[in-house]
Amino acid sequence: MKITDARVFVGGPKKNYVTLKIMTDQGVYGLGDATLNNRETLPAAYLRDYLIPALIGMDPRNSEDIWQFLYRGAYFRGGPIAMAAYGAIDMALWDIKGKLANMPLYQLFGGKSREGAMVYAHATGADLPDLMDSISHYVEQGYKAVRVQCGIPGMPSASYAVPEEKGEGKHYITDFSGVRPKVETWDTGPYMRYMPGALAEIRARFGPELHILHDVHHRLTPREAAEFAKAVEPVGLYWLEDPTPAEDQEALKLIRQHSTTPIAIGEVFNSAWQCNKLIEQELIDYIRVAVTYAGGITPVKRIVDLAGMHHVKTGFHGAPSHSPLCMAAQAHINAWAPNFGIQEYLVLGTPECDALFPSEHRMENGMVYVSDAPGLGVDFDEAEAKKYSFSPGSHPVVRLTDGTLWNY
Ligand code: GCO
Ligand code: MG
Repeated sequence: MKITDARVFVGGPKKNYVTLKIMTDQGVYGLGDATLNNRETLPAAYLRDYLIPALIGMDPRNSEDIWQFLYRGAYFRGGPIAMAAYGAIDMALWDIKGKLANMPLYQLFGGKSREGAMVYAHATGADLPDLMDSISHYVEQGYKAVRVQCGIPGMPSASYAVPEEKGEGKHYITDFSGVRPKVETWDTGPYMRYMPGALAEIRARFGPELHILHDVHHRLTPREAAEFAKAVEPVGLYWLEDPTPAEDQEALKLIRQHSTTPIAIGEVFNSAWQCNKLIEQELIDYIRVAVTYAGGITPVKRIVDLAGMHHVKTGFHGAPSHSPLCMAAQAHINAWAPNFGIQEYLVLGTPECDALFPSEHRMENGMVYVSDAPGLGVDFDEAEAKKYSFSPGSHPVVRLTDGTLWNY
């Protein structure tokens, strides 16, 4: 069996999805996602100019050998652009494997460990009452877990993932238009003084059952993160996400020494080598990698298994930038993984997105139910794809009140 051709498409409804389609001499094709948020044309170019020409003629069933060929063969290993491109190829090869076996991928991993996989939504508010409304909106829809972000009194501009105006909360989508980043201002003092009390009020209002998650989005220093994690302990958060950047991984020990608040990290990781220390030293409770960014199903399954040996559960990244193909790959791992925790899941632009990526994966009452179709269980409508083209965007940048550049 041979790979005969592969094509890359960039575009989607309000997103620049990078979709890879790998064709074979047996008529079976595979689909994969290489969407690197706000840098989409780069993995697309890597695929078109370097990787696809090398894939032609290879046996698509040898997904492990092809992964090693891509990763080791590059000489310069890893990096977000390359790993997203490898991720798309690996996903497409697993899709082909599933279609050849006539089985959904979760069966190839070891079958189902659960029927539905719990997901969390994003509740946001310009202020606390606005956030409370946004949380109620999701609770009424049956969500069991909600990530909560709200405006901070005294903060010079809206902080991470918070709408500027009241009432926009539940519809909040970051506007990433143009390559010149918007500038946000961050002030740690007001955040540290306000947010623990706000989280306590949310707990009091919604009771003990709701899983409450909060994303610090890398804004604190390790010492501040330890203080914050300790302060919010009585709230009983499901997790505290990215409390501090995880480049200096030793520094995370400080959080552990001071608090038992569960910690979730990994959405910006693109290699198992960024995960292994945090997992082996049990410095985190949830590993946040995404199948696209971390190089595909092949390496992510290894990360999940290592995590399982150290009481670390999965909490895969599922921001709106991940295409339904990445979300499907994660849905199959989530159905199988004995150490599944939760899945971030945002339903955005659904009718257009469903037309572009038809599938039978479904979400009901805050749970995702994986499709039983062979492979990833998602198709790609090339005629629909013609409606979309690439439009460049950028993440905001963050400055402190004195102008110092800080972590977005
Ligand atoms: C999350 C993330 C995202 C990121 C985005 C960047 O927890 O979902 O923090 O919102 O900001 O994925 O590309
Ligand atoms: Mg996050």
